[in-house]
Amino acid sequence: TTPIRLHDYRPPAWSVETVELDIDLGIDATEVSSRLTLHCDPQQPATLRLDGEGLELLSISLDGRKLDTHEYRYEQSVLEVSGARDGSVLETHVRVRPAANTTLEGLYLSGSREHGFLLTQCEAEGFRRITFFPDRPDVLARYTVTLRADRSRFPVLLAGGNPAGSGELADGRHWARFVDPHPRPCYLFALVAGRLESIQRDYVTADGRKVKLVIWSEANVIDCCHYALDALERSMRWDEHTYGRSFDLDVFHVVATHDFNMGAMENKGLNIFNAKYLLADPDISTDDEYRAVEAVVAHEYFHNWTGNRVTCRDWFQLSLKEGLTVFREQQFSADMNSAALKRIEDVALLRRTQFPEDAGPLAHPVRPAEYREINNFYTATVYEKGSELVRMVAGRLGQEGFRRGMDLYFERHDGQAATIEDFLAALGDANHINLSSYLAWYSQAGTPRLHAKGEYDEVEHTYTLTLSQQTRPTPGHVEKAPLPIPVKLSLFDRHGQMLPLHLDGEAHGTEKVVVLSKPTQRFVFQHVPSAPVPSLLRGFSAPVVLECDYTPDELALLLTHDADGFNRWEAGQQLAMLAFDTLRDGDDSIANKAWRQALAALFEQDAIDDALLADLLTPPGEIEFADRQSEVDPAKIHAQRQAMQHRLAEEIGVDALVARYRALAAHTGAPELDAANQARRRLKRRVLELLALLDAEQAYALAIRQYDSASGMTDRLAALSVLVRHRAPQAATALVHFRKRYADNPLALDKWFTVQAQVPGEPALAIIKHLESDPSFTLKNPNRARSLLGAFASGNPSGFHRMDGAAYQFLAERLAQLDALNPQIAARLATAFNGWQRLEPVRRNAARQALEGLAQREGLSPNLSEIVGNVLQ
Ligand code: B3K
Ligand code: ZN
Repeated sequence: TTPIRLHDYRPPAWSVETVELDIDLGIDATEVSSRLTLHCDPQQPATLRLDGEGLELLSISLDGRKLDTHEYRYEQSVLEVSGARDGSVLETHVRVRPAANTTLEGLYLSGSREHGFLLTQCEAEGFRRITFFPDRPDVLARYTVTLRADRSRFPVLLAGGNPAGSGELADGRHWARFVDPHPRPCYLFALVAGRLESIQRDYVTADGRKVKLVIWSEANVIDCCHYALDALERSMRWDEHTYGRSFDLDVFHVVATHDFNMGAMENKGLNIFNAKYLLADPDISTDDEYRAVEAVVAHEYFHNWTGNRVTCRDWFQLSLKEGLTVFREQQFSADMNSAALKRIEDVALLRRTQFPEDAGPLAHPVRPAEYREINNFYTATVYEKGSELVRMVAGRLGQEGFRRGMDLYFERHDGQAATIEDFLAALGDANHINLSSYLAWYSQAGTPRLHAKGEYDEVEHTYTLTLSQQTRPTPGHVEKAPLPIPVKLSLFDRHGQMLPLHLDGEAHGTEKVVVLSKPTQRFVFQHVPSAPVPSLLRGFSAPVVLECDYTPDELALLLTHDADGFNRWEAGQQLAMLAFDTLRDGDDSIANKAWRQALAALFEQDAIDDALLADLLTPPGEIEFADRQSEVDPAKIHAQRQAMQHRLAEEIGVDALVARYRALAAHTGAPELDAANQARRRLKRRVLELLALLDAEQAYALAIRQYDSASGMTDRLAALSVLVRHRAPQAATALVHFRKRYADNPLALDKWFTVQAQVPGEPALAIIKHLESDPSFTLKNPNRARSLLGAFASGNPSGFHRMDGAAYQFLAERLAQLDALNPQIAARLATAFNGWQRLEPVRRNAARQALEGLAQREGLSPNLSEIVGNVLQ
């Protein structure tokens, strides 16, 4: 296939004004009648071409006349119709086969034939699997959708839009109609039909509209939907308050399914969620999962304005809606919970997922220049780095300026398909600032390295900070332009006090943002009484890798004294990196001592929030350590990281760990969700993990007691995970118990698979193979496939990267099987091979062989072959 290029974008020659769909639903066969009123751009007269994938065409007519076979052609997923004019009406009637659809794109069946329900997933290009249409986001139309089905099999019929009638039909059938007054792209189309229960709530928007909020799920889990309903209401209030945006339909439906390719989908008026991100219950959800539910509910809701009301001109602009909506969700979550913890979590996620992507063969700009399979571009770069770019611009404009800019963006582009240029122009125009220099961030892949060097002049009392930037080549792009990098900074004296900043003869308080826009720039601070310690990139003010030759003492000082939780954590992470780099085969180092002594001191003081302390006590992950090495040995990284933590545990001491554990355990009874209780559970887990490195027997005894008496999933899973990862003698019984207790709960069972898939090192592969024979394992369900294979290949480096390459072969085999069922999931799991070029030679060769073998297989999907092809290059 030839790639699609941003450069080749042309407005659509044909667009659609109104769409009337009449859908006759059945599990095996569904018939879709469509009536499109067409508009032809007079500038580009062309034959009418519509997308259609795997449709069985039953009849077609144009302007009321049935077409002869020579008047149209349906080949290679394109329907060509001759004779259409501006204003023509095209009617088609097609059949699709939901139960046979294993791709989970288009119309498909969730659950069993007897009890399951029908639903759709259209983004990015699934609508063409339902009916013929110009399947591109810049074709906005008004939709009327009528659903018909057997009433007893499909009592609930839902589509996006306002309800516009329903009634009985002959033979026990019924119908329901929905009209959406807002023009929208077809990727936001959705329907759901089946036996579902609901909970609901009335909501009145800030502008006085009455909205019914309804959450739907299968009957057995409807009690787990209340938290999501609360989160939805909080999101709606927040968007009104923060951005002045209200909901715009009479009903807002949300549906949970266990069969879903990603987290959730923002279909207009009918959001569909992976159950993992909607259901919440203390017995099945951890604290982290509660926060994830809140975040994803908010994210999808926020799309109603950033994505739906203003959509993307083409899929290259994906980050226009995704980066922006992630950013809005991050702001919301920071407001609802601890802002510092949220920032820590997001930066850690960026480093774990996006930095490796940007540093390897899959690197691409936030706005890619070309793609083959768009579904492969729903990446950490488009989402997470995209959000960081919005954050930089928002920081540049300040809170009020950003709001002004967003207001203008909505005012200008409501009902339109916009571009990233439009977005920056609106933000800039509203503030009389030209933001176009930020465009380079969108078009250039790779993570810039920010090098910082400070020099203190004792005579002049000046501190000169020299900042320089450099971005390494990424595939196909060697030359990199300098980018505007906002560096938020403070200076500390050697007692840990912040110093007032004087730059260019002006006073700036104790914190200031300087923008590095050239390859190198110097900033001279005046009236600096003594040699300072710079705290750079505060709040992670730009998505870059900071290189600064701090001494361990300087980082320890920041770790101890910085009042800002995020920066304190960041200093600890940098110190841990330094410690790791200097830890050589059992030798101790100054950096190591500084790291663990500073942490042990903080541990004793009891002056830090429990959750922050838990995060401080956690060194960067194995993937982050690997990212800094040119020849990666994952087993060695695992061992070194364990050794660091072991020494940290020693420094704190068994008694202190046990005492803290007991104190925390005494305070955590009922699974309350308030911040203090969540924080206690987080720290308790961390303390137990550290203790397990030092005094395994005692830790296992505490863990099994915690497992048995846990009042919620957070504590239960934490205990189980300690036992399983260490392969404690008590692990087997606990696993059997867990398996039995949650036999009917897919979300909990997923965790049972994941916890075992993450046993480090050599034993993991045999465990995985054994688990595949569990009757509940299936490749057909994406959550289940991810919970075992994804958790292993992407979440367990020391287990996956075996010297003998057996796990590479194993994964390649599974990817080929999965690809035949669900190409999107196969392609996603295949990204676990990213970074193989930097493995040490033995593993590198083994990985290459496995990848080449996979690439040579017949009949791979475009999705999987694109990823495998790119990863190999
Ligand atoms: N927009 C969807 C993702 C669609 C993925 C298509 N392969 C969910 C979200 O980002 O909100
Ligand atoms: Zn999104």
